[in-house]
This record gives sequence, C-alpha cells and structure tokens, in this order.
Amino acid sequence: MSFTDSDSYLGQDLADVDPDVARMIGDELDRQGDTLEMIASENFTSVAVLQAVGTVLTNKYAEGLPGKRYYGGCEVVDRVEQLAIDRAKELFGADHANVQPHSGATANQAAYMATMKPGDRGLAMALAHGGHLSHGLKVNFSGRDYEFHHYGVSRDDHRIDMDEVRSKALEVRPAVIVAGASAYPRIIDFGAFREIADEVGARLIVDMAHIAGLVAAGVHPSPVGVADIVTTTTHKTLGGPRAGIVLSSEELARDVDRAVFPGLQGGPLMHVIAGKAVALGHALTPEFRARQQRVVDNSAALAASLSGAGVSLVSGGTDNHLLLVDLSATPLTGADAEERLDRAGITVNKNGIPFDERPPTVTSGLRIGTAALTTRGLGTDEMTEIGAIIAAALDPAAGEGELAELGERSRAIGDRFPLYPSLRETAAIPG
Ligand code: DSN
Repeated sequence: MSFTDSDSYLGQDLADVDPDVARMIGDELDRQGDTLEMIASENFTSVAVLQAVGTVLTNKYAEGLPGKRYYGGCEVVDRVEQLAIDRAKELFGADHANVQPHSGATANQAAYMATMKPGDRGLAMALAHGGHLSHGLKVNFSGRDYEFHHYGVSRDDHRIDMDEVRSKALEVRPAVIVAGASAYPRIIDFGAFREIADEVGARLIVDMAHIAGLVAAGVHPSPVGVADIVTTTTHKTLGGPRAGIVLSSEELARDVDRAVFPGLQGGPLMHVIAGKAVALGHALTPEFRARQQRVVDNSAALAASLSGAGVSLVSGGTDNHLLLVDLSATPLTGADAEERLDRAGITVNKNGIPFDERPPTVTSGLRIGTAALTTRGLGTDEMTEIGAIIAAALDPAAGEGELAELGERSRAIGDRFPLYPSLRETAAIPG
C-alpha cells in the first residue's frame, strides 16, 4: 500500500489501494452467490442500501438528534435522519422512532435503560427455548445489570407456554416483560403478553428483530401499539443494513432517546442511517409486502418438503420465516448437520432446540430461514427441492460423494438466481 499525496489517498479505488481487502470482499461476494444462504437472521440487502452505506456520510459527527446536535454542519444529516425516522414511524405506525442504535443488542439495551434501573427484574424467553442473549443471559450485559427470569415453550407443542409466562410474572413481579425470539417458528401473541404485563404492572418490550419485515408487511401481527417499546434490527427479514431501531409510545420517547444518546452511544453512524432510510422506503412498497408473503410461503413449502421426507421439526412446522430441525432422534448433532449442509452447498446454523440435552456448541438442532433466498428470487418449487437436498444430506448414510453431488444440485439452483450480478460484473477485484 503506498500513497504519494493527499489526492491519491482520497481518490484511489480500493482495488488499487488495498488489493488484499478488495480480494476478500470479492471472495465473500462469490461465497454469498455460490451457496444457498439459509441462516434465518441473514438477508441480502439491496445495491441501493449498499450504495447509501458506502458514502461520505461516514465522515460526519452528529451527536444529538435532528435539529438538536452537538456539532456544526449537520443540516444535511438532519434531513437524512429525519427521513429515516418518518419512514420508520409510517411503516410500523409508531408514535416515536429512534433510528440511531448500532445494533439490535444496543436497541434492547436502550429499551431496558429507558424502563428499568440496574438490579430491576425482567422476564423474558429463555435462550435455550429460542430467546436471545440480550434477553438476560448471565454472561450478557442484560443478565449482569438486571435480574432476569425466564419462561419457555411447553413440552407438548413447543409453543410459548402462556400459563408459565403468567405464573412466573405473578411470582417474579418484573418491571419489564420481554416478548420476542431469535429461534421461534410460530406466531407470537403480543396481546396475551400485554394482558399479563398489565396484570402485574410491568412494561412490555417486544424484540421483533427476526420478524420485523413480516410485521411491516402485515404477515405477522404487529406489536406496535401493544407494547410500550418495540426494538428491532434492520438487517433480518427487514432486509436493510446491519443496525437497530427503537420504536416507542410518545410517553417513553424522551427516555428512549436519552438512553441511546448520551446513555449508550456517541456519534450515530449516519451512513448506516441513510441505508436504513433506503430500506424503510423500500419496505413501504407493495413489492416488499408481496415478498414477505413469499418468505412465509417458502418457509411453509420447505417445512412440508422436510416433514414429507421424515425430518422432524420443532412444533411440527412454521408460521414465519424460519424452522427448527429436531435431530434428537437421529445420530447427528446440530454441529454435524451444519457441517453436512455446508458440504451440500447450504449455509445454516446449528441451534439448540427446546429441552436440548447437548451444549450450545454442539446442539441437537438446525435453524433454517427463507428470507435471504426469497430476496434472491427463489420460490416454493425451489424450496421443495432444497428440502429434498437437506433431507438427503441429513441421512447419516450419505458419504462424501453424495454430499458433493447434493452440493452440485444446490449450486445449480443458485445459478438460476444470480446474486448481485451488477456487482459481480463491475467488481474490479484483482485476480
Ligand atoms: N444472532 C442473531 C441471530 O442469529 O438470530 C440475533 O441477534
């Protein structure tokens, strides 16, 4: 890497300045396009979002909120952030939106800070039953700073056990009840959580990160207007850049804003907020709503294909963008299965299942999602075929040769739906 003067430093292409990094980015572009991406929390964001994120907005400090900044020169970024706020409020029908959180975990941190004091009690879904580490895991800030208790799903049907939620809420008397999950394939009844929160005098926070796109499209009931605070990431089903948002009632608006800044963050990532504005604008279109319905349809088709091939699913199926494969009655662990699917050209993650007897590094399950491949254009026919590929790869008798053949089949499906063709054509990646 060498620079002769300020002009060349500022003006040179990445491929010339730093071919190593350029090559790695090119390799990742190839990897994403050459495999079938089925990690339930991932998606492909649009080139428009990528363009907004890769801009000079990254240069700007803008601590504060639009019109109330601690730095000069914020007149342009004020417009960007206000647009993102307005679109978030319109999309979800929210009274208030803070679009500055850098991530979903930070959005949750802000929601807790706005509603709890350190040491206060919270009640949330157990990570082992599909919750999230920021919902009170002991090694996470949430479990360290607050006293979290947990509810789970019932053994019978693997649905959230609302009787347990109520009895624990009555016992624990939490300041906050958290609803929302990172590995739950069924619709969540936010109204039922509201009733319990009201009964015990708790605030209700919903973390809708996984299902935000479905909620925006009306494909999953909305927690907005039901919960006091709703948090989300913007990069899962919503399909935007990697970041977070907090929505709240007007009553909690000031507390949420002060929790994000100065409570937790300094300068907001204005380039990412521009990307959020673009993604939120897209989510307001009929095309986006239709795609979210296809995400759910694809998930149902995949579940039917897997079940038909004898693969066991937690709760017997799915209502949303993801499903959980239960491997506990097979000789395979989740870790084995993740590796087998990797060799078959399908990227997923091992995942604990309810009442799992294996540790999180091994697990007895797989989490599989359809958001990314739906964005790429795949439909129910492809999901049916992918279900057959997954089932074949999970057959313990399948050896190296069979997995390689399945990999070819996966590659052939992907080839029919080229990913980011414009980026692959224009990428000036040194070979
Ligand atoms: N780690 C994310 C997921 O995969 O669901 C949640 O933050």
